[in-house]
Amino acid sequence: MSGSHDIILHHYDASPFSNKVRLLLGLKGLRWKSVVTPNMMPKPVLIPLTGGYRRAPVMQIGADIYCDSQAIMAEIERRHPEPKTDLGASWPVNIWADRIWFQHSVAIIFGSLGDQVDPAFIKDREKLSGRPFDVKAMAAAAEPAKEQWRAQAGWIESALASAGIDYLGGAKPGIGDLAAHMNIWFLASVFPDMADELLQGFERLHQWREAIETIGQGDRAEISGADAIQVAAGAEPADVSLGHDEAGGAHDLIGKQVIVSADDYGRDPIAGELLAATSQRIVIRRTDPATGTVNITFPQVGFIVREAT
Ligand SMILES: N[C@@H](CCC(=O)N[C@@H](CS)C(=O)NCC(=O)O)C(=O)O
Repeated sequence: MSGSHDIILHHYDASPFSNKVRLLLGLKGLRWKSVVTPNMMPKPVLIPLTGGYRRAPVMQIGADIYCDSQAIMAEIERRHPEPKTDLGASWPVNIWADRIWFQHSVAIIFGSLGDQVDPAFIKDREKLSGRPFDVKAMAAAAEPAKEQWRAQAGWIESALASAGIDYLGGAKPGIGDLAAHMNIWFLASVFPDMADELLQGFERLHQWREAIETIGQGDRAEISGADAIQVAAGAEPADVSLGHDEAGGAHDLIGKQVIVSADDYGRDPIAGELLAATSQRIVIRRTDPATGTVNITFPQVGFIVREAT
């Protein structure tokens, strides 16, 4: 039974999207297993599990694989509903922080690092995005990006102030808070003084940030990638029809071979049979010699499904 398996997070410490998920595991007080993945290709443990999805983080529970922090957090919330963290506008905040604000974080960080960025990393990220990873252009864009970055941090301050609340969803921390915090954590992890400077004068945000940074990451224990593969190989994926998906979405493709890919960067095609497509999630099934049959879940927002030709 998949339900009896531990949460395994495939991630790396410096990854901001992974840190967001680690904080949610902390907020829920969960015990979990950690497999540290490389921060660039090749990723020989991850790829057989995901069928080609390479980004971090990925969550594995037995033979059920969850790609993208959005799908991961939704599944953690579904399996562990207490304390409730899907509060208020958590999901739209998550997408804004992942996409718009994050791009400004990237421009500031890599623009400021300039020549210190490892050429192998630059090559890897060019493959990931399909565009030049131009640190010179980023360096030129870093100053204006700082203004935009601070303006978006200001939205957190004003949201807390105008509603008189401690967290974006009200009195308790939720997914929206962890999502928005990701950009502050990312910038502060590389340039702490710059983060402090750009957050100057945001008193409520400072209290909010401090509270989030006391959450911790739950009870983490390291395992090897080989062990994680063995877990998948020895498990059966959860029954989607009994488990976690109602009807909805791309009915005409259910049961067909499809290709799923991200719609932003890291668009590697992932092939499998479409098991479910609801308004929020896409689930495919695929078989790999190393892992056996696994179900892979993606969020609907941010991913495209098309029939395999
Ligand atoms: N939308 C994805 C974005 C994930 C993402 O971009 N992760 C970065 C690391 S923080 C990544 O995978 N970069 C390429 C790599 O590490 O190989 C999510 O929410 O999980």
